[in-house]
Amino acid sequence: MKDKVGLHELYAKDADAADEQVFGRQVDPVSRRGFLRGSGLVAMMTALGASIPFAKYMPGGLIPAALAQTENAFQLAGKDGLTILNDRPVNAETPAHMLDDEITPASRMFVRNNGVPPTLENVDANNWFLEIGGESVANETKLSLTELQNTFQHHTLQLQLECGGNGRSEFTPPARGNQWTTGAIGCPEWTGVRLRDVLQHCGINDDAVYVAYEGADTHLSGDPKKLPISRGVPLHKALEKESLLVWAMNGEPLPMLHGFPLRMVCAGWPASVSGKWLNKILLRDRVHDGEKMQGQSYRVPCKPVAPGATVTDAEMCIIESMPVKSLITFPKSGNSHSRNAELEVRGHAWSGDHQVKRLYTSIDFGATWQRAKLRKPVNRLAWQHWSATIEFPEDGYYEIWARAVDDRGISQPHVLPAWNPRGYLNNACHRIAVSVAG
Ligand SMILES: Nc1nc2c(c(=O)[nH]1)N[C@H]1C(S)=C(S)[C@@H](COP(=O)(O)O)O[C@H]1N2
Ligand SMILES: [Mo]
Repeated sequence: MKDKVGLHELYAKDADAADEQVFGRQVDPVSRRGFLRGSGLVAMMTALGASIPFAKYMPGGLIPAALAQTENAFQLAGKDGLTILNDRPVNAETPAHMLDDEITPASRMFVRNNGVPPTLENVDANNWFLEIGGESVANETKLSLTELQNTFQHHTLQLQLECGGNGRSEFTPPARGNQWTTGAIGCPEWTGVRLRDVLQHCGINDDAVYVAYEGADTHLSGDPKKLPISRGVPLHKALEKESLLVWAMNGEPLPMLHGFPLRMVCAGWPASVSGKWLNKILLRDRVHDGEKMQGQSYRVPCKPVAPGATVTDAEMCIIESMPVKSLITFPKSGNSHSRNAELEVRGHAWSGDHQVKRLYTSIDFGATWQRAKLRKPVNRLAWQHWSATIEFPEDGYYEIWARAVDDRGISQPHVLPAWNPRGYLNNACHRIAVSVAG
């Protein structure tokens, strides 16, 4: 299975879109023509390693000839170093060593799109509305983003988002979908209002059981009647104090790719419940039946099955809280290390709605485990940071494995967890390679 998209392929499909993705081309609000400017121009000049004296004459959608000769996978604007898994829609993951920051910067946050995201041209934050409706709302309400910001109390929290399909690439038989390795996870700091404050403002009827979202992205087929995705969470999850409607990430307006100007964040569950480009919230009197809630999407066999088994839709259950997991973010896998010095290793750990209680590392393929230092989360549903000091007995090839155990005593598995048709919930121990020499 192909897991990267080359520059040519990308430009062949839609040159203008490619420009926007690779260099962050911006659209002139007056002429509505695309051109390279500001950061887009800087990105292109950086890629070329030279300034472009006649940049203003350079047509949009043109692959610079210098780059056209390479078959290198392209980079997304503002996302240097992320691996592109798909370009239509754009999906990109972050290599583990680039997730070393305690708070994930926007430039290192994975991107997962199910449809065609809105573009800057058709999103105006000053004219953005959120509708709250559905069978179980007492008063249907429409709030502008400004009203939302002015009416409810603001909250800032670090909240981790992990795609339900993170780790999919390891399953055999393979599951279709983006072949995520370990990088569809991040923990930025979000600012917004509580979903529950907004829902309570509108009135929640007694028969409400689920809260769902709709966003402004469009279906890949181009059919305006279809939504690319519309998911949700049971009412109890929506009413948690950490479930937010956010307009800022790390103190900046949400980046376009992450849902500008408004998104939902219900952390600890598959990130597919955290709707981007949010324009509608529905209080439902039934389990939400929107796009990607049913069938095999974001659902796993209710009971374990043999690898490769056919599982009917009726035997599948909706994924809720994500499993316990950890990542080694330092050192980078494949680095060499001198045997005379101790090696400082570190990373993060998380466990859906739960807290991680212990973190262990192993350098002998899981035969023995040493306890690492583990910090508490800064707030509920933020990932936790761990560190360990490792000594190696002799020169050679080692793997460092990390294993988290949560507050229920549930541990990450050494090897792959239960196979499922769509390849969700792989929380196997993360492993990195280190070669040790005197
Ligand atoms: N409107 C909308 N919201 C969406 C999606 C989408 O395609 N459209 N993708 C979902 C999925 S599957 C994931 S994993 C997260 C990814 O969020 P990110 O791109 O900000 O990392 O957004 C979720 N919210
Ligand atoms: Mo996802």
